[in-house]
Amino acid sequence: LNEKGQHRAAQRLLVVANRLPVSAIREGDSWDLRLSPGGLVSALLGVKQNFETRWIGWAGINVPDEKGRISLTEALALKGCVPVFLDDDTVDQYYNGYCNNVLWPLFHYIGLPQEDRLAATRSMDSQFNAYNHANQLFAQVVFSQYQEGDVVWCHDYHLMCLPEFLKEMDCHMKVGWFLHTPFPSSEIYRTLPLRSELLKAVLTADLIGFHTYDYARHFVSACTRILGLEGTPDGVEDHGKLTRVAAFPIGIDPERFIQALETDQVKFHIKELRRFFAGRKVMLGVDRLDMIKGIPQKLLAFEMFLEKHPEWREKVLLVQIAVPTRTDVPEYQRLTSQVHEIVGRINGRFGSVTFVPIHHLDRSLAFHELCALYASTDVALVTSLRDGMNLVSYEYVACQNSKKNQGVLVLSEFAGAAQSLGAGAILVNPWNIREMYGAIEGALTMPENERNERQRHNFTHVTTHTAQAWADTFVSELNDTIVEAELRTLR
Ligand code: ADQ
Repeated sequence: LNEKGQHRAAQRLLVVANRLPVSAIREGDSWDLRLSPGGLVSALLGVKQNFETRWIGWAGINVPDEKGRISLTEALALKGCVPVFLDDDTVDQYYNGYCNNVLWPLFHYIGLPQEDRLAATRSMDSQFNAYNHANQLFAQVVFSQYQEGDVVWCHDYHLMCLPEFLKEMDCHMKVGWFLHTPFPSSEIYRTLPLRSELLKAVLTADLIGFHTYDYARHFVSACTRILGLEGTPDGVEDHGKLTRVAAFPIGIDPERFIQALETDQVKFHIKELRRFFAGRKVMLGVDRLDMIKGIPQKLLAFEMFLEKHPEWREKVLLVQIAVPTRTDVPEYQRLTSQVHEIVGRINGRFGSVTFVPIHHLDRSLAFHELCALYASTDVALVTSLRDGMNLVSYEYVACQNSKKNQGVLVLSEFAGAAQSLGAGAILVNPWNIREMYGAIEGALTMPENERNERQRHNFTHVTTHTAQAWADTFVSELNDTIVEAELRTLR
């Protein structure tokens, strides 16, 4: 309500991310729009009431013809989405190239592409030009949607130049930027050839957010060491201009999961799974098939566990759901083969005619199937080598609160979630296979009272630190920042 007691219109929030929450598939003259899984989509699905949200991004398809662009724009408008159109070459250079082959591995401590250093350096320059070009295309679409009073929230490493382009178009625009991956130590970040350009562009935003305090600290150190700016407790200062930098840990929409568990469809599915798994302990892994998720390490730890503990053979199984992503990138293709090879070897070594130790699925699951798996398994294995936050661990905790099941979360210390769920989970270093197999044993044999205690702790965290609270806090802090252009007029 405003001062006169009238209902105030909800604030308009323009959420800008590389991908829209839906993928478009062309079907003749019409479009099939499907929800695309991923951490950012899951989190923002939890951001409902308080804002009138418009989502701006790429729909995952090249639409060269004008007629198709108009009809897709109309179809997406019904879902509150506005498309950015990117051609195949831009997608290849900007998305597959600079985003997925340069920034993603660098931000997860894998480092820069090295196969042929000279060629990699040359292609990095042209990929950076495509990255800039794509960010400009995003800026044009944002500007076409922008109305005075809107708040613009840019997401992730794909759009680091976007705040600068937006501010050039309208210096009064309120712009926030949030990174969903880790921001690495400045010693890693400073290997990036065009390191200063990206930092300067991001610093034009009014508020910069990270999942954890450590990532925020790494960013501030990169700005002080590379740009020679001053780090303050509130952010980064450049000749009197302060850019706020802070930690805003993301969450999920726990109610979506808790309510799903009460539906007949999920209850039926849980019953089926329990019948199928009867008499055995079940461990679960749910990951995008990505090198950062530590899937081979998880499989090797399970193999060592079965090797060292013959008494557990045929008594425990691992369900590993691995959604393929970035399937055009050779490194991801190699990872898929590697995972299939290890799964085949373990199933060959420890399986029998009637028993398979690893159930590995290379596909996405429907929401009700995912909830049922979360609820009916005894242990979740989240073994990321690096992970901004990791929402799978939150979703598992949200689905484990029944008396029947108080599953144990084994969680990598290199996931941002280790800082929030660390007290309830068993923390592991995923590079240490021996430690991981010990954690598997600990999780499978943990007494009920300890399981309850740990789960209670984590459940409280997950249900109080929600996606809604995350977005509310970020946007209200962004609202509270005074745009630099306004400050100048005040001075
Ligand atoms: P992601 O790397 O995608 O996200 P994560 O946070 O675990 O990782 O989220 C994955 C999401 O996809 C979850 O909501 C999960 O339910 C869904 N999902 C995964 N596998 C699925 C399957 N087989 N079927 C259906 N759904 C599946 C990025 C960062 C993370 C960060 C998030 C949010 O890498 O570190 O936590 O963004 O900021």
